[in-house]
Amino acid sequence: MAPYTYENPLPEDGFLLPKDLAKLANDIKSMRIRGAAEIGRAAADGLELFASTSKASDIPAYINEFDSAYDLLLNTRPTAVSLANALRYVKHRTVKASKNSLDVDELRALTIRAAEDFKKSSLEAVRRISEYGAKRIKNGDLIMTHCNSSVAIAILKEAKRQGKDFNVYATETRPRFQGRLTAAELAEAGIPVTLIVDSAARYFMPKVDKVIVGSDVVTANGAVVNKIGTAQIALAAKEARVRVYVGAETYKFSPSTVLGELVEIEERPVEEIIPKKELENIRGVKIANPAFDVTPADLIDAIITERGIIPPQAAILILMEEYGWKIGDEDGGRAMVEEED
Ligand code: RUB
Repeated sequence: MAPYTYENPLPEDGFLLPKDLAKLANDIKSMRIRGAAEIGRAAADGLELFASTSKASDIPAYINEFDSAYDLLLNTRPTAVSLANALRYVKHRTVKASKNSLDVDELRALTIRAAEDFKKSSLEAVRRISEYGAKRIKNGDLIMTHCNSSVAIAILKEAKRQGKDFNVYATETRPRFQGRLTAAELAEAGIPVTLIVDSAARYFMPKVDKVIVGSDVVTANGAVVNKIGTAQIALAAKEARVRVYVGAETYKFSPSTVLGELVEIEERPVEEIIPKKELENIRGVKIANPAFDVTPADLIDAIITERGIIPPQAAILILMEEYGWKIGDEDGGRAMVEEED
């Protein structure tokens, strides 16, 4: 199934669903489906698929099965905030409705609607971000991007659509080379792009006008968690006085960080770095493979959200507005209470 993007949105009669929940979960786990926005929408797909195939005959049985599907999906990439927030969005609405006097078929339909609403609003958020972000790109710009962010790519494509003339450096993004996907997609869109190794980022930075990346998580203090290597690029950008823009939908903002929770960084299998066979030739060597790193707010010039462009320090305001947190809440605000429903 082709990924939903804001350019490849929904058929009129709703989303095309994958056929099998276990396969979908496995596709997220194995990173066949990847990128924060896409895994958020895939998680919503999973709950929609569950609801449309569930045979539960009453509400307690339905909620019970719902929880199993929820846990299965949550554990595919347990540190991904977009995935968790997508699941919470659907769960909150389902559990709240289950307390009203609906029958189980109405509840199934409600789960499906909630999942579709999440996917639609996620695509609409990317569309808006692309418009806000494209305004920052000028003719003649040289832009560096890292990894394969659908949001960063949407900004670049929108700028191209508006007739702007600019060039892009795309880092290859070891160990999984997501940068190759980015380079191919930009080239296909007619945007001149040069693929570089990750370690060449600082070498090229003095020529660059802007860095534009996506985000997996935005924390309450405006730090951004994104593909490993983003923080190094931001550091090189700061040294060269190059502006760093991050495209992030508000469902990537993490409510639990308001109260000082740290974002857990996913550690990926060592075979992503060295194939098992070659590992045998270098016995005694440990390998570390963190998937993401944290770029602090002071290395970021602005975060482009669907609600507008904000300085990273204003991330807390987004969390207060989106999730109802206020000073004195001891539990992280409405969002944290709701997720316990
Ligand atoms: C992908 C990555 C992307 C963000 C944002 O990591 O770090 O920059 O997820 O992507 P991985 P998007 O390949 O490990 O999933 O803008 O599409 O949400």
